[in-house]
Amino acid sequence: MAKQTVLFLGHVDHGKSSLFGKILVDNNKINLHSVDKIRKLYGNNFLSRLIDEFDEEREKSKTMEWSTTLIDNIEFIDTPGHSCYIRSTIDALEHIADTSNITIVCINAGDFPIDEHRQTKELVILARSIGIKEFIVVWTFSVKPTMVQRKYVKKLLGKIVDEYEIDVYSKNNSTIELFNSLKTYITPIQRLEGNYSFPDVSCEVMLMSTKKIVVSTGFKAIIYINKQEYDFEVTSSGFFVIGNIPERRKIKIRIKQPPQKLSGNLRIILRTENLTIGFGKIV
Ligand SMILES: Nc1nc2c(ncn2[C@@H]2O[C@H](COP(=O)(O)OP(=O)(O)O)[C@@H](O)[C@H]2O)c(=O)[nH]1
Ligand SMILES: [Mg+2]
Repeated sequence: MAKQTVLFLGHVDHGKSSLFGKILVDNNKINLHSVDKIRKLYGNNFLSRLIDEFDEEREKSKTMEWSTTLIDNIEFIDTPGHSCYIRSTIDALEHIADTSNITIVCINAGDFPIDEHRQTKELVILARSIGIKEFIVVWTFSVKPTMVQRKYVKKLLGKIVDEYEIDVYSKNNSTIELFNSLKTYITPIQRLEGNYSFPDVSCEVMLMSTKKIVVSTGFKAIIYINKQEYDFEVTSSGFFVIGNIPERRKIKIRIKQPPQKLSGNLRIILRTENLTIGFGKIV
């Protein structure tokens, strides 16, 4: 059976590590002695410290490295939300590629203006670029989301399989229900259709788009070669953002069922489903 994974994603301080800690405590997956020790040291804000184990993380109350814990055969992964540590979040996403997975997006509605300055959007785009299709939304801190926020999040995530409102510090707010339902929600998800057993192709492209798009290894889109359309996947490592400002880049891609002749200097156009993101040539 494919490995099952639950990954926590979201803007810094939106409660990912605390929710993870709460799931451990509610389900008796952590010994009470350790819980008491941490509670004594950190007082009320102790839950996230059960997960953030490094001294610097505990001192700053900030996740810096992704971490993983196996509970009842489900691998739970906590990730940093801070933009400084995005490399670690990408590592975690790459780690779960090819598993059957579900992602929990934690959102504190009280700290969620509809603008570009929250990491939530970028992190979700990254998750989707590696093939995650199903999300559970947890509205944290007991702040009720507005209709506008719900709509925005629905649009961002695409498929939401469930939604919860949780305050991890409220006594009558248990995460057992969430934990149990995770077991039923996780279903094997076919990440890549078909077989990408074709060689990598190098391209020189000018990238730009009217919307910001985050590209990393595994990013999938469409390539036009000689008026024909093919699916491709980025295979060069690293991660970058395509935006309004044009940028010349060399990237490596793998084309699904490419045309027979892929000689140099073939002109290409790169597109997502509804957005042109670049043009250039195969070299
Ligand atoms: N009142 C309240 N505080 C919370 C809740 N979730 C997290 N916090 C606090 O918010 C801060 C950031 O939480 P943390 O779990 O580290 O967020 P992360 O950066 O998303 O992992 C910590 O001080 C937590 O104690 C919640 O549901 N209710
Ligand atoms: Mg954290």
